[in-house]
Amino acid sequence: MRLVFAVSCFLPLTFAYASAQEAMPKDMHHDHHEHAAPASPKKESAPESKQPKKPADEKSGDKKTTPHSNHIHGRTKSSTAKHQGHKAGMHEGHREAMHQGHMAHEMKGFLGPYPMNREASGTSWLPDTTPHEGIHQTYGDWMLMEHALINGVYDHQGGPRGGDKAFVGGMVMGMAERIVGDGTLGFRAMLSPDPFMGANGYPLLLATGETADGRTPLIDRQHPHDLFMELAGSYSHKLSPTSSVFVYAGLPGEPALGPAAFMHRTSGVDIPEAPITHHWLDSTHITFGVVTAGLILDNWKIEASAFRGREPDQHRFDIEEPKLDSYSARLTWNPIRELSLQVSAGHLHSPEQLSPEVNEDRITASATYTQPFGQNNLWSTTFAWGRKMNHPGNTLDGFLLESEVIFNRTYTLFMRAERVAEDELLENVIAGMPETGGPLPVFTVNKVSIGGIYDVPVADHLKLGIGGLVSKYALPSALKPFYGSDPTSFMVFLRLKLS
Ligand SMILES: [Cu+2]
Repeated sequence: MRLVFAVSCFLPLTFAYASAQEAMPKDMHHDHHEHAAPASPKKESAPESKQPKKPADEKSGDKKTTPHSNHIHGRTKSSTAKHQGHKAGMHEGHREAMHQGHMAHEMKGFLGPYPMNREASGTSWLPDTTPHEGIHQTYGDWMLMEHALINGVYDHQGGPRGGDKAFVGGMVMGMAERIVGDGTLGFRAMLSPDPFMGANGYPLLLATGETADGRTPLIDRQHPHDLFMELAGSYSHKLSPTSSVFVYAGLPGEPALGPAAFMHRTSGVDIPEAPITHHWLDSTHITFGVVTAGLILDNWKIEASAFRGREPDQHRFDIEEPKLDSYSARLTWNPIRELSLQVSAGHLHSPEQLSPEVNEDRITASATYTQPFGQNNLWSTTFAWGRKMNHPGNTLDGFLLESEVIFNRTYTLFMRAERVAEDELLENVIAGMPETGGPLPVFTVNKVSIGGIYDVPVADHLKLGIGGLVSKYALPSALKPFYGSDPTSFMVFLRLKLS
């Protein structure tokens, strides 16, 4: 029932939005398909620019002075109506300028004077070669962007601890920014259909973290994400043509800790399953209460956050009470256009609802490399390490390597390999045994998933993909009685991507 409800809620919205887009003349769109925007200033005058180019630092919101001002047009009634459904009234009853030129290239980041491609979830960075995805418009002084990816998945996890489930997951995202004086004001909202899959999420061997009922931990299951994954605002003030200071606040939002969240990094966005390292690396991407301040100097960013340490609870539809009881700091460096590096550390106060006496220190380091090649091909890889230090408790390392190649914007191949030291896998077994008093036993587990997607364009900015993945594991022998000697898992999925 829930699945049907979720599908019936989200898919028509996505379709309606895409068809509203399609109803417009084709030349009203900027081509945002999966090409790498020529982000570096050197390449900005690439021959693909058919329109006269605006100076890069011109206030982009000033539509009247742009060469594209003759592209203002009214929407048809029906497309406006559909549009309202998607954007919750943001565009209500107005005319809108579809800016087909090369606005993406002019669009600066929310946090600093660099190409917007560099920005991912929260205040995290990706390489400048990251492809531009989503749909862009201007409305008055505002620039708007929408992005959506919805997966309908059939999931089979093998072995005695596995299971089967069909579910819908993904995200719908809207962003708005405008120039204010010497700065940029930005807002972003991200929603997830995950809560409709039910509180216990979906079967995912070796995944741990959060709870479905407030009493027992989710083990071998991935928790659903909250309906509101990000509701955040930011303001950045330009100090020079390459530097800025910024503040960011979210309820929920993402603190300066870890790599870009998996559904926002190019190497992970197309993989419909969550990484089992999620709670080692990027699980703080939904945090109820975040304030971040940072400084950007050219290709460097240093930032610090105060945030709520507690993970979201099992009620996935609400906004939880914010607190600022935890802190983190992150240093990010993009030495070349293709590469983004970060190190970060944080102290999380009482992150787990079921073990409130345990605090956690976390360190992460990661590198993301994104390389366009040939005409329409792209390769992106992320390597990340995260260390969880529970107080009291174990110190646990997690490693992730994920990579994807997209050929001709049509064929995607991806893999993700992970190695995690886990102490929660047998928590439900140990709970029934007499208290020993010692630390929980640690098991180092390994997982590899390999898969692919074939995409078919179904509307001007919407593609339908059909895909599958297979997962294998390497487990210590002590776990084999629980997981079986050689479990195999798979997922098959259909996905809609606004791009
Ligand atoms: Cu998550």
